[in-house]
Amino acid sequence: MDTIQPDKKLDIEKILEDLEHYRPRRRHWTWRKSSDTHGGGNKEGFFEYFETSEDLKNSVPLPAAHYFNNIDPQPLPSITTEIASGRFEDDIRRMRMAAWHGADHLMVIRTAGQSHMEGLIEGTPQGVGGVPITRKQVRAQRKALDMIEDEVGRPINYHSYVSGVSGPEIAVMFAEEGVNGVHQDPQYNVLYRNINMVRSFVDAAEAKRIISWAGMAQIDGAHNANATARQAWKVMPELMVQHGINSMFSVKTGVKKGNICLSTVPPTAPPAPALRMDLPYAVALRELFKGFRMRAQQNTKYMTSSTREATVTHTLNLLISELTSADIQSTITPDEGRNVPWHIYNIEGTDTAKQAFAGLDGLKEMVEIKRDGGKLAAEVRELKERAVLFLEEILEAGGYFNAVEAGFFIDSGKYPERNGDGIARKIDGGVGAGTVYKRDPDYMAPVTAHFGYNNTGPYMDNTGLGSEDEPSSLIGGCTFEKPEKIIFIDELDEEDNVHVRLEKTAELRHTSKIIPEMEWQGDGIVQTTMFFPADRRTAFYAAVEAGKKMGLKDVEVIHTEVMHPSEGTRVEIKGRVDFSIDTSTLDIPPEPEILSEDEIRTFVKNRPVKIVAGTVGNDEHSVGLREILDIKHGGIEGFGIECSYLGTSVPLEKLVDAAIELDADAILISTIISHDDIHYKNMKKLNDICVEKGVRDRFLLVAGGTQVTPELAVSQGIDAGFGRGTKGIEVATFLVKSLQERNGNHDC
Ligand code: Z97
Repeated sequence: MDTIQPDKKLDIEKILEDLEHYRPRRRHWTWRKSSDTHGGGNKEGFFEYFETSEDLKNSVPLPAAHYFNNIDPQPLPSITTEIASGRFEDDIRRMRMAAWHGADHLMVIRTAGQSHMEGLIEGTPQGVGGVPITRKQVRAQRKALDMIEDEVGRPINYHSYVSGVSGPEIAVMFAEEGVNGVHQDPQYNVLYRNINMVRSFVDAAEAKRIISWAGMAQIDGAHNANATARQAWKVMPELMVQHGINSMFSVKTGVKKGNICLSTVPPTAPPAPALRMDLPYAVALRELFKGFRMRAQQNTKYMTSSTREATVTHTLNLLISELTSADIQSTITPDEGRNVPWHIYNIEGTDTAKQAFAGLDGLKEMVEIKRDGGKLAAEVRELKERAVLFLEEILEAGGYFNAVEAGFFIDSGKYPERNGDGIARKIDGGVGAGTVYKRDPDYMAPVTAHFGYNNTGPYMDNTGLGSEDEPSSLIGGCTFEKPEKIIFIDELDEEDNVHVRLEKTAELRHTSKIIPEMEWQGDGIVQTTMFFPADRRTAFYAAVEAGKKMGLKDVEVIHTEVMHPSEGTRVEIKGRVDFSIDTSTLDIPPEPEILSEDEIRTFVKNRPVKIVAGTVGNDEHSVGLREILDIKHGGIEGFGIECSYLGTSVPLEKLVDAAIELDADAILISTIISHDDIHYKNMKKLNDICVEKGVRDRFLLVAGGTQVTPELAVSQGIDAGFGRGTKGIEVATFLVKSLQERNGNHDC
């Protein structure tokens, strides 16, 4: 297999080649390992961490890491990103980006409606809100992830959903294809997909048996109650009951406790006093479910289209995860409130988790949850009591199925309060009702990890869970042991498949053309932020019009936020462009080499550097120059360079005389005014004066200003020009490098 190279794009076409023979490396889930192997902390650059996992071989650190030797501390919990573009070939690129930022749990969302499909589907059709899960898509993604995990140097857990009327078939396919984690919870089918409850629980027994055999991690569906309930914080007792039902069912089918993950969501969001309500819930949950794992998902119920607000909600959720030691940290994309998640927001969610965990590292060593006495303790106890009472009432009602019929679940009251608005389902109703049959006495299925009575004599142990020596040995192994028995179906639909889609975008992969994209290759989507001095509604329509005038197609407002009811509104729009950029025609100057702060300081210490500076002509704009000089914002005096600032509107002669008198190394002039090219004329004049006075060789002549183009500046006879956005370190680099060169020349 060709390995991927960090500086090259993934070759999607190549990944699709010879898929028929691709075999996954493993099946099981992999937890992260602590890098603090002897309990004394883990050193990364200047800092010490106590809750980090092993570093990545290749990664993209957080933006500010460049101040700290580009360290990229990885948190202990697995980090999830949910991927849902609808085209699996584009998802693969997204997965690679996410893995480099620190996600090791890549969760592929299924297309809307797959729960109601009666069996496996094949090929690579496009989906809505996710991808239709098929063997080919799964295999191609697993193959890509096997390469990506080599690249980042960490196992990547691949995940999707085992639900709906074809749950067991999907579980088998996942075990065959090396999927490492799944959602499996029969209550999800019953409550949200109206699938018959008897069928769902029988299917779940089979699916869980396979999950257990394959060592996958299993996530339950309780978070859906949180997202569906009218007031999410009121369902806390019920959430614990749902966790209990699925977790114990899983244990009974043989799944290891350490692979059973409770899907927990801090139930409320600011401006509610979120931590005061959510922390007792998190504590109660962890205490009731000791030994199980916690998959902390972030609150999406109260999400709006403000990505800022979503990010703060998540960060507060992350504080709870840190305080209560989540095992898997899910990150939703902060744009979920307005888009099918975009590439960049998968990365933002992942980075938010990475940043928050690094920032919170070691918190539990310093603060303690006040467990005895006080408000938190009382609330923890009360929540547990409510949950236990709920369970008791289920028993009194005659069991789970009766309780569902009576509408116990997703009621908007906080138990034991009930509002009578729960989701009620009939025991003999729903999709797939009446499809469960008792096995015949001579029923036999010689397959591995099959649940229940299988009539395979010596191969069945007395728990009904199968035995070490699986019945499939009767046929020399089933597809789990003999993958060559898997029938790989490539494509069934001539139009709706990956090859047709890739054909349409081939030019964007094989030539120098690129198009901006957010969801899919070549979609042309761009986003623009604007402010209008108008009320919300006016600003909304003004923004659509502005988008059209900018040449965008399909303009949509994706966010408005009032700055003041009449003074103004912030509006974000998205739209499509219908051009491409040919990168071969771009004039991209070579990246300037910037010296490190330490290199500059060391040079200046050994060879003091002096400059004189001022704004010239009739220019009173001193702010830009001062930013280049002053220590406060990273100016050159911070590196030890001695600066003599002569003020504003300084005559050029005066600057040159001062430089002679002070025996300076350089003269820095600055002009913003560019009327009649006065800025370039001044540069030429500065050079001329130095030549006339016979001192041109003694000084480096540097000019800066918002309207300065470096090449034009140099053409006026000076040594360097710096335009808008220049930083002190760039000017200091120029000075030091030039002086180094001069020294070099002297030496020889
Ligand atoms: C998540 N953020 O936690 P369908 N089974 C369970 C589920 O929760 C789901 C499905 C199956 C969410 C995103 C919401 N959950 C997805 C327990 C979906 C999916 O094919 O959409 O019916 O099943 O993952």
